[in-house]
Amino acid sequence: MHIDRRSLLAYGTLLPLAGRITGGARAADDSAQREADCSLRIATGLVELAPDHIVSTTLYNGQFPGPLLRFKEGQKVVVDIHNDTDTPELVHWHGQMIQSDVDGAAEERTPFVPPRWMRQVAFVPKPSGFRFYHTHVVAGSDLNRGTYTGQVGPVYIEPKSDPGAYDREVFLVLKEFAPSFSRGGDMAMDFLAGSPIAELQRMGKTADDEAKQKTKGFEVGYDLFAINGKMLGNGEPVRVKQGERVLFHVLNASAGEIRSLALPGHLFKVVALDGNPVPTPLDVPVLWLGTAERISAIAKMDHPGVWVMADLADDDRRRGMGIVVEYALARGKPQWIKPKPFRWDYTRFDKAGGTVAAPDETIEMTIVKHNGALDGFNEWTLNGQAFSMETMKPLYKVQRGRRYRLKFRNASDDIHPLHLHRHSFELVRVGGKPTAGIIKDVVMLAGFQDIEFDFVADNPGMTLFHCHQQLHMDFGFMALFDYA
Ligand SMILES: [Cu+2]
Repeated sequence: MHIDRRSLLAYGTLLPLAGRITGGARAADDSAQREADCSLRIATGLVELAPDHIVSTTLYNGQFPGPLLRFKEGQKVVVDIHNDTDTPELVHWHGQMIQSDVDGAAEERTPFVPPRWMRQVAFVPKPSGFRFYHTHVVAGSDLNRGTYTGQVGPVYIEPKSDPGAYDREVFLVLKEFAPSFSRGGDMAMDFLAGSPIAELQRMGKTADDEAKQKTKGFEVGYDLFAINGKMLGNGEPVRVKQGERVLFHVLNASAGEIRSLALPGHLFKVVALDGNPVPTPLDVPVLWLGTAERISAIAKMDHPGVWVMADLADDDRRRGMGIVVEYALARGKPQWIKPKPFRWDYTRFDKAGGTVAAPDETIEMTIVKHNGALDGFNEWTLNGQAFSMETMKPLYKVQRGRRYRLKFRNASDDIHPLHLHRHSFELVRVGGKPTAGIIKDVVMLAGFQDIEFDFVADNPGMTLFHCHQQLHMDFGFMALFDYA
């Protein structure tokens, strides 16, 4: 099989070819106006993670992950979204600068796709790079809703020019299945650069002392883990040849977990974060991804063997979070070698000596957790306020063209993957260090640390900000921006 650098995927990591899936199966009573470029059908289905682990969940087009959609930057697309379930759904186009009514968030007033009905959306894909799509409904206490399901798929927006120096691309979608509730079972993770701020620790302690419920609130754990819908050792390996440069596009499609990924004997040259090229591409031994983050990294295949590319967490890897990388002609059992601990520091990829433009305005938000405040679920407040799903009232007004600096202070020990819709932002300060030139749409804020990033209000319309952990966003951790 000939593989060229434009081929969608290699061998095993099969994401069915997309780009132009026609909406041939459109029902006569559907209200589609035009021929769609592609269609997504939301329905319950089965995913065979392994022969003895078959899960039932909600999927796009009956598969996990959903089809890889390839769009061209600036070239309008029409998408038919069919909802074959009994509940309203939303498809969010994560990381794209599109209009609020198709972005896929109820808080931004995007209309739902009604149960047993369809909606046609049209937008101009931008910016170029690795994006994705996923459901954006509230799950609350229902682990069969929202991002706990299999409703996720990758998007690649082709740039107008293509500078990639690689031989081929492999898309990896990391995802857990079979969720259940536990109490405070989450492990503390301190792989992020920077150190805790004493004042934020004190605030966290005060909130704990004031909490009516002293036990920890619910957390979500998972039984099964998979890459591209297959548990480690199942499905086809990524087959490589010595000397090849493989561009991995890695998506953490979890509902709330942080993931790591290492390939024994190899380094990853990080070339893009959240689909946006970094100023300083750099070799690292481990990739770390918060919920909804993407990393594009090139690995040079110069260490022949049969390897396990996997998560550093032993439990998660044993329950499936990995994929085999197999060199041509190599034989034997796949080998896993745990890398040395590695601190993840976004600023290493930044513009050396760079500076950011001065903001027109700074908005500060302090994040506090209220243990078990909502029927056993933790409640999250920003400056003392939990987002109200009843009123969905915008908290901030922004003016077009102005540059806003958002400063977050995390008075909790959790890591929060902060996400802004419909805009990208530039990191300004992370882990106590100034930085410039790194453009993202999700960023991990470490426990008891602060972070600053800037965005330019250049895409009028309601704009949602939230923590990308489903369990946090559903219980208060959201804020809505509107344009004046
Ligand atoms: Cu969070």
